Amino acid sequence: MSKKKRLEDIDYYFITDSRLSKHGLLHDVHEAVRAGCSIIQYREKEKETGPLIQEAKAVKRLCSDNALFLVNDRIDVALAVDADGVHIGQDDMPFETARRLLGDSKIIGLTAHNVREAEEAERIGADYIGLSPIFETGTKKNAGTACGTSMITAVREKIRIPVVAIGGIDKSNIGDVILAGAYSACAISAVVCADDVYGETKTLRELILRNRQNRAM
Ligand code: 3NM
Repeated sequence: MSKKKRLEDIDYYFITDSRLSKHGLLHDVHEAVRAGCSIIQYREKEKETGPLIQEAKAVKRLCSDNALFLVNDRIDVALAVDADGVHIGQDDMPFETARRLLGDSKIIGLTAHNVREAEEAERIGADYIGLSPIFETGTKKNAGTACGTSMITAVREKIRIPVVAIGGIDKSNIGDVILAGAYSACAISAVVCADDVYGETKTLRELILRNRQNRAM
């Protein structure tokens, strides 16, 4: 199956955070994949390029054939380890440049904060958008003002590519996020700060799948 086709099968979207992780980044990835998570984004802001590539290789091995493996921001690292794709923000490498370097077969997700950025992301060929921040979050500095679940619905009405919601999400509100129209969602601190990363991932996956069904009814 192509990478882009596999994107249709994702539910909970896992993002690493070595700073917040209770048990270590590789442990978290292992547990998330064991819980059935089928997309992992390696996001590491503090390491030098050499160690970054080494760790990215280890994350890729853990994903194996079971989870898509994306790298946040660092196109060079994604190319070095032959990742399945990247996730980039509005101020990272321009989308067109990333696409030229990575080619058409790789997944590129783009962060959007509003309807205008979401429409533009679809127009230029992003495979999905990360819509953020839905709720207030302390995990990312300067994440901006929470856009709320109504922004998910507004964006969903305008674009066809999957909307992955991020920012301040946990098991108490992930259902509302999916009911509002998000296809998938991340909950970084809720998962990596938990004692049981496996159990937390499983619960979030189930909540996404159940609320997708409720939305369809
Ligand atoms: N990006 P938590 S917010 C990685 O607004 C990231 O673009 C954001 O962490 C953005 O799930 C964020 O713990 C962190 O709130 C989300």
